[in-house]
Amino acid sequence: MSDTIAAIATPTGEGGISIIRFSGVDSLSVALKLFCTPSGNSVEKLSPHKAHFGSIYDPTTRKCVDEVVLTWFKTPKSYTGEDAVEISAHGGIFVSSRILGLALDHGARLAEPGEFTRRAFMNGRIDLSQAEAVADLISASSDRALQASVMQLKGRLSKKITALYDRLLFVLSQTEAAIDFPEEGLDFQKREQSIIELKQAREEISDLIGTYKQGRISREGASVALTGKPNVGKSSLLNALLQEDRAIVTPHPGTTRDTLEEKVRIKDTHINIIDSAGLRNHPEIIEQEGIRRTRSAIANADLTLVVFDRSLPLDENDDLVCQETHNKPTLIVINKCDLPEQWSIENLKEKIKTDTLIFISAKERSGLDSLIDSIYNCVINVDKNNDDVFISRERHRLSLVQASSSLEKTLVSLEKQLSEEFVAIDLNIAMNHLAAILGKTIEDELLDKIFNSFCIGK
Ligand SMILES: Nc1nc2c(ncn2[C@@H]2O[C@H](COP(=O)(O)OP(=O)(O)O)[C@@H](O)[C@H]2O)c(=O)[nH]1
Ligand SMILES: [Mg+2]
Repeated sequence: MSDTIAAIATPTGEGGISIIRFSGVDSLSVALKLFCTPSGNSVEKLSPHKAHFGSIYDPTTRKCVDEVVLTWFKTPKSYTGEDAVEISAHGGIFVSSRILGLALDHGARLAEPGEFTRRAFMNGRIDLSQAEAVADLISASSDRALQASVMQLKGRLSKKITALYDRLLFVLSQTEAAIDFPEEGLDFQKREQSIIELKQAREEISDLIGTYKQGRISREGASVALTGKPNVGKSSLLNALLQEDRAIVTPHPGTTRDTLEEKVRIKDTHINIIDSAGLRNHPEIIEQEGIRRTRSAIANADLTLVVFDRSLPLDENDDLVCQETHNKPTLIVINKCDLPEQWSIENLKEKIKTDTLIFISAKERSGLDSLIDSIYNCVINVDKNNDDVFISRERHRLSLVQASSSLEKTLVSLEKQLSEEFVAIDLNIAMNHLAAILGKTIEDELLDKIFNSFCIGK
């Protein structure tokens, strides 16, 4: 039986309400040492799943600490599946800490980050992919991210993975029957049927793996790198997109040394936009490191905005920028269109293959709407419905890739008429990888890693 944990579940700060949350077998008895209804505090008078008005007293001094509302969630109908209590107190930092302190003095232990959700998982209230969705929901910063996490929390991914698992289980049961009755073996028809089943499963797994990029972009936002030679207006463009003066802008080339990453919300998604030193030939020593970081930002980005300055002649540094971005997903941005133009578009088209050029003035903040539309269309697959089941975590992608490779081996064994034992071994491995997504077969170390990323009180 697990001990009773307590934590403040609302963010630290002053607000309307603070919630102090308990979970574990002694939740109610700990709370009742502190709580008193206007008509006395006997347990029988408190019904579960109802809000009760009362006061919190310090049992030692008998002094009232706050007027609160207490809700008792009786096992198994609680977030964690255990007996749980939530005390809604006035939202002051000191008062909520006082109530938590009293709970800790009277039998509760301070919860670890994510421990409430970990208990919900351990008690079978939710599977691991749903627990991860809780963390995603809390950190969602766009409609797309929110939608993605809600779907996962509601079990859309779990259902899909369970269906795949059951499909493999069916084939495994036939294979094991053949192992148990070797004289019969897997007859031709059953082998053929197993091959069809497994090929379909492999197809579905591969489709699911294919949803990862869009899923990741929904959850984390796409990463968009800014590049161009120094002084073309990259930092000015970042500031224009953020609508604030975040990056330092000066007329001196080489002002930006380090990379700078900021979140910008566009439509129903957000992007992580990375400003950097940019690229140029013959940099001095500090700039060399900045350029190395620019290259790595371009390599990892979902999209690179390649910026050119319309007000100065194109030069060898622009050539370098074109060379280094030519096989990457890019959008070409022509900046400083408020100034007289110094080169014709044909000059640029000789250097870079593109039909879409976006003309802006970062200084005057013009042309940004069409830039934003273009960025959105490049990073979001508008044809893909956000309602479809998709994966958004690398952990899920890896498990599916491993499941798929074991399935491949199973198919080879079946097709080569190898013994049923070989089929069963690889099929089992494939099933374990699928089960890991739901947290059925997973090591404690990995669970620690997942739940440690939660906040305390969740
Ligand atoms: N006229 C004009 N000047 C700009 C524009 N964008 C940037 N600048 C100026 O160009 C210089 C370099 O800008 P900055 O953003 O630091 O360029 P970066 O080196 O590419 O980051 C600064 O003096 C900016 O004020 C623009 O659209 N129009
Ligand atoms: Mg800059």
